[in-house]
Amino acid sequence: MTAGTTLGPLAPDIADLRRKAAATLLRNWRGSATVPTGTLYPHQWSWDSAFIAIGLAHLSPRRAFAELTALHGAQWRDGRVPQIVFNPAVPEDAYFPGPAFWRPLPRQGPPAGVSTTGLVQPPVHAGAVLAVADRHPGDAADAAVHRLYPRLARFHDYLFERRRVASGLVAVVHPWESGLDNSPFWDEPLGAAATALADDITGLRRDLRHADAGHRPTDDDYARYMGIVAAYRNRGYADDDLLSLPFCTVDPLFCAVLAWSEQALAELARRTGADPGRHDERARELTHQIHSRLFDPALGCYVALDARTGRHLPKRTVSGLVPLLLPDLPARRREALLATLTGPAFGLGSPPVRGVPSYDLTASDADPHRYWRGPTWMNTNWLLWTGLRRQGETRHAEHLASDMIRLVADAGFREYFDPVTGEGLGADHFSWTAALLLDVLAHEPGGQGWQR
Ligand code: 9WN
Repeated sequence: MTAGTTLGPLAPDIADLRRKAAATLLRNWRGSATVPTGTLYPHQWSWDSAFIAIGLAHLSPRRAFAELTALHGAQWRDGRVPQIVFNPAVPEDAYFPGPAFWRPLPRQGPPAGVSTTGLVQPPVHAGAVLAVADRHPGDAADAAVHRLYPRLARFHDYLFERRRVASGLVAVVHPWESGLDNSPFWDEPLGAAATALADDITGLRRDLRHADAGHRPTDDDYARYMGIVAAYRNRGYADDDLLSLPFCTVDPLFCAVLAWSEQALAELARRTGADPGRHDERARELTHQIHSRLFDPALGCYVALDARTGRHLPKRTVSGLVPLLLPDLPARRREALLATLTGPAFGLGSPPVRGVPSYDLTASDADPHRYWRGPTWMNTNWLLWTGLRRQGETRHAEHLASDMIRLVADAGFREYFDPVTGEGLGADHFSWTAALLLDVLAHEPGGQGWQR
């Protein structure tokens, strides 16, 4: 079976792809949750689990809800849903920085005996819960929504109450929180931050045992990551006076995903009989702030903001296209974003470019192999694909879906891909690549027949 006309005459074997995607998710299941990939990331990651649940919905809704329930079992008393939930069965030194680095966890931290980091990641979760529930309406979904809604709402309360910066936007306090760790957005604020552990950083890093150093952040990046996170840990992960932290930025992807998920939360509230009003209001207000404070007309996309200096960070990164997810996008704004997406910077629909790269292809410092500084990633492509469909841009959405399917068909379930050659990069057997491919396949004309 093929995936329909958009894939052309040499269409991949969709049945085989779907089987392999399912096998990847099965391989990475650890009893109560899924690891992003067994070697490089042997614990549970927050936004990975949300994407994974979206894919698991096509295999087992029970497991999809279990994934998100497990994650929220580690929710902090202050509401934050941690970036990483450490698996106690995995040795301390399997991942750096491991559980010991993050201690002591404060009183407002996770339930007793649960080990986590003190950071968050983009809040894709409410959107994911709604997607899973909509795919499998019924008593089990209703029960899961009732169980998860209060948790999701507390996480959003934390973000809106504790991470708001003066402008009303919501800030991240570490590049890891953005999910796009070494994005060119962070070069300036990261460059201003102090380094830590610079002497022995290579020896401490575990990622280099599993991935090519040329595909990962540099040692200098890591030394600064450690400096920033140590400062946050040393003040007990307190969010008072955010601007006194060494890193405090506003990221368009993080904020757009939050606004999108806040809308989903309003719908989940309706389904549980709770008042959706505050969610609708917060989604509207944040959407307004993103549109009015983060768009750069000269670049034709949204940009990040350094909350400490008040300076915009004027780069074209994939994060700046993700506000396509938002409703009420004025027509001229949508046209500007589409022009950027399909123009030379991101090349959607212009072979040989495949998918949407993480960074402007025409930038002098773009690197097609290095992590979030050029390669194409499935999760950001899924967010754009979802946004394009929401905007009614069916043709662009179909083209993007075909690219995503082809990348995986040609290179396997890799963590990321060279945006021009399609070469597979980073880790193999990568969970969100498998999960989001399943979702794309289920929506494509040729994929529909597959949903048996
Ligand atoms: C730090 C797990 C995570 C993703 C992130 C991605 C990468 C971790 C790392 O892997 O980050 O969180 O060690 O490099 O940048 O988006 O959630 O897949």
